[in-house]
Amino acid sequence: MEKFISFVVVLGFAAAMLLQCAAAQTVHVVGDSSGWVVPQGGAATYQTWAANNNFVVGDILMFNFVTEQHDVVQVPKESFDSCTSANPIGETITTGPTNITLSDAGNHYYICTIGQHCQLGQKLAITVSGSPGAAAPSTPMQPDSSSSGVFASFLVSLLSILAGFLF
Ligand SMILES: *[C@@H]1O[C@H](CO)[C@@H](O)[C@H](O)[C@H]1NC(C)=O
Ligand SMILES: [Cu+2]
Repeated sequence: MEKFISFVVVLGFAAAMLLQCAAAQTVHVVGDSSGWVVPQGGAATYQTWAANNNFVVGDILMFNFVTEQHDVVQVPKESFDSCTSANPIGETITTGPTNITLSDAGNHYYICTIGQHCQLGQKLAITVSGSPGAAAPSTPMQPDSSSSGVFASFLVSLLSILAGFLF
């Protein structure tokens, strides 16, 4: 009976670790329920939202907007500050809602290019931190499936060892 209880405890622990692993990729809905709009409170709105979120490589930014009312493009800091779409980083995304995976660490800047939306505060600056599991910033990011696969095989070996030990 005691052995059975230990085994259940180990299983529960393993399940908790797997769940934590699955939850590692956070989806951040930009602006929460307001979405990606011209904010009522001006640029401070998305600054506050960003300050309340912790962005890690591999996380997803979900820009929730209606197609043709807004768009989103990543730009360098200079373009962000002056609200121009000069030197865009990648394509302008015109179909909403859209998910952007944060694939590299550092500062990321996003604006809406429609009308005066950026000037009116529809702009977002975030700082993405490296994944806690990454060996070095220069190491190419491993696909999620492979890292969780390694983790899963680790758990399976751990459980086999324990099962052999207990029974
Ligand atoms: C964005 O990600 C969320 C959460 O994973 C998902 O429910 C939604 O379908 C995705 N949307 C698009 C456009 O891929
Ligand atoms: Cu807009």
